[in-house]
Amino acid sequence: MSKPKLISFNVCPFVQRSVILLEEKGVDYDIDFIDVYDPPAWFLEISPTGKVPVLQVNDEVLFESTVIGEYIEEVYDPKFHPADPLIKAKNRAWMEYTSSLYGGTFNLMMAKSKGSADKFVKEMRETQKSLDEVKQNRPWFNGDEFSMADIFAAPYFVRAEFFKKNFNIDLLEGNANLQDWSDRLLARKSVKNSIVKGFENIMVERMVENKSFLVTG
Ligand SMILES: N[C@@H](CCC(=O)N[C@@H](CS)C(=O)NCC(=O)O)C(=O)O
Repeated sequence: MSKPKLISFNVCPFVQRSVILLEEKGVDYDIDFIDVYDPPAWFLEISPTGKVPVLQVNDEVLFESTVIGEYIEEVYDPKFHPADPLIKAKNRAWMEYTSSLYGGTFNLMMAKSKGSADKFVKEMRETQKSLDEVKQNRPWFNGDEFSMADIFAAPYFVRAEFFKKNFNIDLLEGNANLQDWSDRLLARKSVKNSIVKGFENIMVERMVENKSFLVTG
């Protein structure tokens, strides 16, 4: 089997899920960065959705971060999913659930007014509530064992930290369980390695280009 190649966009949370998983498993992989909002022709030829992540394996092309994650999980050790099929299915449901939070972080980045920024913060806090109720105050999503569900949520906490540090918006305010989860995730080498160089500047530049309320005031 040849080295898998991940097609990435530098600040995409969905790609970041794949990167963290590859890093956790110590997989030897290549990564190619594109501007997904001005994609090269070769990318549009191989990608059915025009979205990243895409994983190229031999002559095959995989898309959708959840599917890419499941493939990596099946093929490479160590395994991160819980073995019990019911718990595993429950984890997959919550992995899907965290996807909606990424839409929220993007909306907040690009919000054009205080009113809409406040609305997106409120919506994310609502979404977080159910996640918090399931995760509870245990070290990881499934208790003591680090798993895929933790990996798939990690990019959200990277973005929550970005808003807190740069714009004084604390999405996790008053939520000790989620803050603890965030601290554990952000301290992990795989998560640190998944954050591209200059991440915060790139995010802010995108916000400036889009005349985001958070940067224009
Ligand atoms: N459901 C997809 C979402 C991927 C996604 O939305 N990626 C964004 C970048 S973060 C993208 O490629 N956007 C380009 C577009 O929508 O044209 C997944 O989980 O992989």
